[in-house]
Amino acid sequence: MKFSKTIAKALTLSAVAAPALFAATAFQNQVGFLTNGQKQMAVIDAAGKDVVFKDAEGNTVLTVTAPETIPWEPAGDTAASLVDFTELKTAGTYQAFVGDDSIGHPINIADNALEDVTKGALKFFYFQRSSTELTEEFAGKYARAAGHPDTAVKYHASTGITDTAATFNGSKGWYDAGDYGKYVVNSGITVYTLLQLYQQNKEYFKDLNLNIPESENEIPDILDEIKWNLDWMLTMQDTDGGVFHKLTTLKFAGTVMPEKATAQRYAIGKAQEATWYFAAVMALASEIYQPYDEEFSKKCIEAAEAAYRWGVANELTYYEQPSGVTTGSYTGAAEWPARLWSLIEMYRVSGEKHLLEASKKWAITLKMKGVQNWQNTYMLGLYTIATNPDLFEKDMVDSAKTVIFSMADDYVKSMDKSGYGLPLIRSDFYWGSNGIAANKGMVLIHAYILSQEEKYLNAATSILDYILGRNPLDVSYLTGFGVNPTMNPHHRPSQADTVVAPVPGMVAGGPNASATDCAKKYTNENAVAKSYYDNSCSYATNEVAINWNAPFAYLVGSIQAIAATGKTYDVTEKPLARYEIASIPFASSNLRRAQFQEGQRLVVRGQAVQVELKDRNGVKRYFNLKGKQVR
Ligand code: 9MR
Repeated sequence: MKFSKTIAKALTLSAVAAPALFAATAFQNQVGFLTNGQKQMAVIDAAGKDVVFKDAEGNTVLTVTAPETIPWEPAGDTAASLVDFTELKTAGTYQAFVGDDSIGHPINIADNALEDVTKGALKFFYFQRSSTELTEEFAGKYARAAGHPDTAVKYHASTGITDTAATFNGSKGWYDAGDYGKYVVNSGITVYTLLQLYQQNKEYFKDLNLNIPESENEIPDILDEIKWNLDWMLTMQDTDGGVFHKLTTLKFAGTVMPEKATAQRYAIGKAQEATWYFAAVMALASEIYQPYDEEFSKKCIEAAEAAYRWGVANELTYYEQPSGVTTGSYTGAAEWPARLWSLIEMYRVSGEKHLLEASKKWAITLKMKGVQNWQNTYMLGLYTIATNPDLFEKDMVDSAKTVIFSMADDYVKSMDKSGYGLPLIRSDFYWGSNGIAANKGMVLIHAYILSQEEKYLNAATSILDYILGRNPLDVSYLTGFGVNPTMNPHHRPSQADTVVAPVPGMVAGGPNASATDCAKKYTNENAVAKSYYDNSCSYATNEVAINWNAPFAYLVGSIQAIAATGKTYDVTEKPLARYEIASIPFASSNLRRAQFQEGQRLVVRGQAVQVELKDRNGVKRYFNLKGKQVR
């Protein structure tokens, strides 16, 4: 075992991998396989040879002849044989061998092999809590003082609030990533993903103990944890319903513990992107928390409705990063997919037909298909439609399913071209590639829920295996899990504390062929999946973030929950809450079409002459001469 690890390290470190010099080696999930689940490893230099699986006593339990190697473009020239040992269905610890050489890492098989990973991926959110001390009881050696009380947050001029002395209480919430900012857009997709994980697997998550301060109450721990962030998001809503874009300092803090990062924090920007994301998430939350906290549930739906109204009245307010602010921008999130998503969520909990009608402005077509991320939430609305066939009209449900299956089938098809057996392609390897991989897993899990076809669950399991070690670097990208985990993530508390190992349960961003930071020397156009640097200086390949952990938690949590309960989400389940949402205006904006009038400024931008106007917050907007807004 030691031997194979040394080989893997050598492969990782050498610029030119030369596997022919070595005995066979294998890349595999380093954490665990479900007893009845798919089990595969990617083996290098073993085509035609026998891969022998031995149990802890050294008895041979299975022999598989390694098939021919197939290259996997993102891994460059290290072609692999995909060795399938799914047949091994007895819990225990095993080791694979080729001849006398052990290959890969210990293989752990158990019914609950993915439970600790599920808990770890969710516990990450507790470690990211702002405004509270993490005590030893819940954080162990990662205990730390409270950071960022955020009880006196100022309003940046970009919020439209001009009283420079005014403050509000914006406490709680999760730090976004390796930095200490709190951003509504990114929180939006994160919270939705986690709420869906719970919604679709209630039985499993009802009693799953995350060992957090609220573990003793009656509410499932996963919901307690999510509420920590919802409570903060609610503070970001202005009195007129609009939602501030983010709560950060003006510049990123240095590499210090949270309590040492004491610069003034501001609410910055107020625009439609954050507002739509907020409306969608609050609508879903109103339903999920209804059985546990009626008052909170009501507060959520009212907040959603107020946000939606503001969004309609302020259609053209896009967030732009103000000068002097250099924290994460999260600009450019697609507007109408977010609006469609919020209408769908509000319709789901209200059954109000006018919301359904309004959502039809945007046809559901394959044209927009593409994996969800913080910039585009089109798929989130589609998941809700497809998994609620009794609530939405049949043609909408059919269209949503067509999009989901089309994507899932593309992924499954792409696996044929991969000796690693992975539905990941060259173009997936940009900033946050592990988040992209996990989000593809979320598409596949939905395809499985909707069809019960094994191939989708298996493809999702392959993505999980990739993140946990079935990759050409032999790395488990989940801190604290696996033989060879990420050790130096870009994560301020992990860098600034005195503990050697990073906070556990964090998914590193992963290989990014376009990284321009200190990982640049490792970027490799010919082997994009190796463009990774396990060094905290690399925010572009090794930062952690809530929007990557959430789809990972969704992926691993769904796979474990489906195995543990033996069932998938019942799509005939009705929402528990029913709220009235009064008729809402649909289109309004004063700046919807800006006809050029005398006195307005014409400017040359790029190659084009454009009309420049200021919106009500004094932010400049640009329109072409036909009156259509351009960005
Ligand atoms: O995830 C974001 C990625 O899509 C962008 O390309 C990148 C650069 O703008 O920013 C990433 O988000 C970061 C955010 O701006 C601030 N907190 C850390 C996030 C993860 O790196």
